[in-house]
Amino acid sequence: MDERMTLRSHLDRCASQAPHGIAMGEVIEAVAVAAIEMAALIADGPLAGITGRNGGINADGDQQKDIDVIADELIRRALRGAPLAAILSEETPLPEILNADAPLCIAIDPLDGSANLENNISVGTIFSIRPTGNDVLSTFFEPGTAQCAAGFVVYGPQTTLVLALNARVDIFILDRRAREFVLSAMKVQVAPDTPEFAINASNRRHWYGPVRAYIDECLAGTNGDRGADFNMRWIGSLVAESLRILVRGGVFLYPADARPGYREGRLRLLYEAHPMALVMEWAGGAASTGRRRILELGARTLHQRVPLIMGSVRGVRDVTAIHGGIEPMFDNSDAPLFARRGLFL
Ligand code: FBP
Repeated sequence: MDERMTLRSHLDRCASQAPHGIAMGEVIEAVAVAAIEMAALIADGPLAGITGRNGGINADGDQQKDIDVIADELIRRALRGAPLAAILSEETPLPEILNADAPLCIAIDPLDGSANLENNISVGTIFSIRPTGNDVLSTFFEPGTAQCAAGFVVYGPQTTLVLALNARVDIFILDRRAREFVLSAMKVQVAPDTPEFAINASNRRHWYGPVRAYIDECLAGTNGDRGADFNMRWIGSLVAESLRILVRGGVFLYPADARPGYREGRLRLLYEAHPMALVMEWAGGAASTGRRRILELGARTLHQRVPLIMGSVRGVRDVTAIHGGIEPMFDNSDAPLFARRGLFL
C-alpha cells in the first residue's frame, strides 16, 4: 500500500458516506484510543501489575480477571466523551446511560478471552455500534441488522483493529511509536471455501447430532463426503479465531451443547455474535446459529448467549444444510438421523 492511511483519515473519509458518520467516527476513535492504552497495559502484563487472575464476578456470574475490571473502566472512560446514548458492557448487568439524545449506542466486550492472558495468548476488545432507537434500552433488542458498524481489536504480536463500516471491512495495525492505527488491508474478503474448522473438540460428547455429523465428515478427509482433508485450529480466543478466518478462511463453531449453561452456546449475542456476524457478512462470509442467520436475531435479554457458526460461505452453508431446520436434540449419541446420508438429508 503506497499511501499511509491512518484510522483517523479513514474515518474522516467515511464520515460523509453514512448517516451519523461524524458521530460514528468519534465513537470508533474513542474505542481506538482505549485500545492503544490497553495494548500497552497488556504488553506489560505482570510488569504493570496485571496478573490475569481473579478480579471478581461479572454481571452474569462469570469469574472476572483483574484485567477485565481494568479494561471495562478504561473503555468507559474513553467512551464517555463520545456521542453515545448508552454503553452496554459484558461486565455490568444494565447499560450505562450517558446522553439519551445522542445518536448512537454501543455494546462492548472490553476484554474477550481474558483467561488466555496468563499464557500470553491473544485477547481482544469487541464492539457493536447501532443508532439509538425510540428509547435507549430498546435499541439493544433490535436485530443485528440494526448495527451500523462493528469490529474488534486483537492484542497479539501486533495490535490489530478490524473495522466493519460502510458495508466493507478494513484492517488496521497499531504503529506503536506514532500511537495511531494504520491501514494494512482494505476491503478484506473471506475466502469462500477453505477446508479448515475451529471447534473445542473436547466437548464432542456434549454436541448434538448435526454438529457431530459435520465435524466427523471433516475428520474423514478425502475418504468422506466432504472430499477434502480438513485442517483444524482452536485458539480459544474469539478475536484471534475471527482474524484468522478473515486472513485465510475456514469455519468457526461454538455450538449449543448439552452441558448445563451451554444450551444456547457460550458466546453472547450483543457484543460477540452480532459484531462478528456483521464483520463476516460485510467481508463476504456468513454467520448462523445453524438454523438462523445471526444478524436477524434480536436479543431477548441483554446478556443472552447464542450458538455461533461463522466464516467461509461454503463451511457455514454446509453446517446449516446438515441442521436442515432441525431443533438440537441432546441425545448424546451418534444418531443416524443426522448422518450425512440419514433420514433428513
Ligand atoms: P469470555 O466471554 O468468558 O471472555 O469467553 C469467551 C471465549 O474466551 C472466547 O474468546 C472463546 O472463543 C471461548 O470463550 C473459548 O471457550 P472454551 O474455553 O469453552 O473453549
